[in-house]
Amino acid sequence: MKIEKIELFEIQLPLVHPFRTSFGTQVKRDVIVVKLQGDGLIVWGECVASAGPWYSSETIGTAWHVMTEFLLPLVIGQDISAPADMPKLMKPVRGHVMAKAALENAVWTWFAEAENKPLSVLLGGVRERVEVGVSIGIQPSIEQLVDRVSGFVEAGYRRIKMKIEPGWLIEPIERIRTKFPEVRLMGDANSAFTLDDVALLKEVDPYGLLMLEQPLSYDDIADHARLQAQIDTPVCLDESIHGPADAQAMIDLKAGRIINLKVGRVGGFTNALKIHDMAQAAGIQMWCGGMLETGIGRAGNVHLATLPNFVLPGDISATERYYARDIANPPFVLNREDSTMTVPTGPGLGVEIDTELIDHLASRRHKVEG
Ligand code: OSB
Ligand code: MG
Repeated sequence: MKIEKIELFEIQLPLVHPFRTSFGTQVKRDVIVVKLQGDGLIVWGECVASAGPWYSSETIGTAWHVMTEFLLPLVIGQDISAPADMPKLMKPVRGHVMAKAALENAVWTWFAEAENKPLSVLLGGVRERVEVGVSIGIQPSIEQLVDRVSGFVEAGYRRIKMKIEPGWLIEPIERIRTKFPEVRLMGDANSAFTLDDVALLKEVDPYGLLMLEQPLSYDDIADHARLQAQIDTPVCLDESIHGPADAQAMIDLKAGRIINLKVGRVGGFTNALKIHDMAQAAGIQMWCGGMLETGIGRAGNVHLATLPNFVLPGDISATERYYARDIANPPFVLNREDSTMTVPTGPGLGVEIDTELIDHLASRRHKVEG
């Protein structure tokens, strides 16, 4: 495939509910959408970088800069024989994994469409439905948290992730655990704790949580190993895993038992597959994380979660929980009976892109041809 044309669009979509984590409150999703053209096909990708450098050091601004100035010149006009050529072409650029993933993933979709296969099949997936859960932000009160969880449990979600931080830990966990004993419950700290909090985090053990996600620093692996050695709750790493080398360090140091795999955070599907296989061989469970994606990224996540070692429910919730109107259709819906999402069966992502809406929402555009 020759990459003939790439267009970037920056758009903003309002969130249905504000999303509060230990690093702040988000009311809208700023997102860069990639349109890639070649050999008579047009495919789309999404960059999962956020507006600010809170979850990761990458932002919409850095991704735009690195893509327009450095990555697009490396890939435009290139003849690609397999998706794994993309990371090789982009190797001169260090870091900027989310910017790279947006481009590489569009190329994966291109190959899937060219072979008339769903992306899941090209990736090596084995499922027609993927188990999903919901990630609930920190609420103004425990009562509001109970209300939110009730709503999602009634909607059919059987795995609930609560965002946690110092001061929003034992009480809310205890309330939810007691009121919804059948729910698979977990906490995500987004790095809000330190090793000084071991005693506090040990207090979580009796509640039998599915896991404690990223309790310590975003770039740490060694302290997570020290923590895991002292608590029973399985530690899951999110922010700390930027690629296969981090996954190897986690395995070697026993820094946790579970990986939250986000394809954007590890630089694209090629690295995601490598980490998948490494984790599987090491007995590390995994699940597919989310970044409040639009329907483009969400579709990619659903396809990725069909791989065999995605044995835990992903942060892939129904579209209506994020956006009143999405840029891809049809919206993803929850299968109530088994808390799953059905994997699209059409070629590529298997969703219809609303190009008019993207055009209408675009606040910034860039185009290269080669
Ligand atoms: O830490 O998993 C996270 C959203 C944005 C950034 C980081 C995280 C999240 C979520 C939401 O938890 C997952 C989703 O529903 O997309
Ligand atoms: Mg997380």
